[in-house]
Amino acid sequence: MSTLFIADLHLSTQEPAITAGFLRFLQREAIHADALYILGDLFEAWIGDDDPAPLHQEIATALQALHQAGVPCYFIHGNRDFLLGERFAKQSGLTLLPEQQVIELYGRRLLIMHGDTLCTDDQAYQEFRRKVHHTWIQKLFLALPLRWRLKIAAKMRAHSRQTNQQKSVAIMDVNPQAVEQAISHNKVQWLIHGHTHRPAVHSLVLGSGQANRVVLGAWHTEGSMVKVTPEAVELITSPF
Ligand code: LP5
Ligand code: MN
Repeated sequence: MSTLFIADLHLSTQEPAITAGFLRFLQREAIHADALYILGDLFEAWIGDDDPAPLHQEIATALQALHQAGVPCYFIHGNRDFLLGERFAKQSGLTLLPEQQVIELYGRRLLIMHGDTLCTDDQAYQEFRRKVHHTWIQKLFLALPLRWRLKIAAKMRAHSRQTNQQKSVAIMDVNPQAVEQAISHNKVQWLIHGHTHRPAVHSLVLGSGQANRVVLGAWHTEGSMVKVTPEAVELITSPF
């Protein structure tokens, strides 16, 4: 019995090794799991479900095969793929979850999320996030021709890369109070998230008691997953 969590694969046509690693992970690991949770940034950038990129079809087919094999697969949006919608979800057999979700697994209560909402010290990002999460801004963006959307996404990525170089490491990490608030508000002992690309298991002593924050790693040169079983919660890396 096991449930798997992954995040931050940043799949793109430019990184075929990561795609191959993910496809192998689905066939060799996820297929034996009770469920798979993808905690955001599965894709490098998502500009609409109508994007005909062959990579998207390939991933949809692989996820649908997992679904057909009886492994439920859940998806929480990341800051790169927050526009991934019902059309792609249906095609892939994915169940879309809200930005935070509490789940009960083998007697443990866990809170799962992408992790960007915990980075409250990064005010420029939080302001940007508020804007791009407005329904009307998203509708407007999605109504633009595909090639315009591609250009805007590329500009945003370039801008993000540039501003990230000027931000301190601390600003781009989670805020401890935001973590404590999320854990105590949801009455959980486990928080699993990605986004910061700083894989670790943090043991926390909070006002409400002991808790653990498990941070998934990004998929650059190897895979990263959290495996929850009745016995343990493990952060595991595996070669592609
Ligand atoms: O993604 P990453 O790891 O580089 O950095 C993130 C934060 N950046 C982002 C931006 C994304 O990378 C852009 C993705 C585009 C995807 C699809 C396009 C859909 C558009 C939909 C419109 C409705 O999330 C970064 C954080 C970092 O994580 C760590 O937490 O710091 O935050 C930023 O870079 C935000 C900037 O600090 C502020 C941005 C100001 C606005 C920029 C607009 C420029 C675009 C102009 C286009 C016309
Ligand atoms: Mn992210």
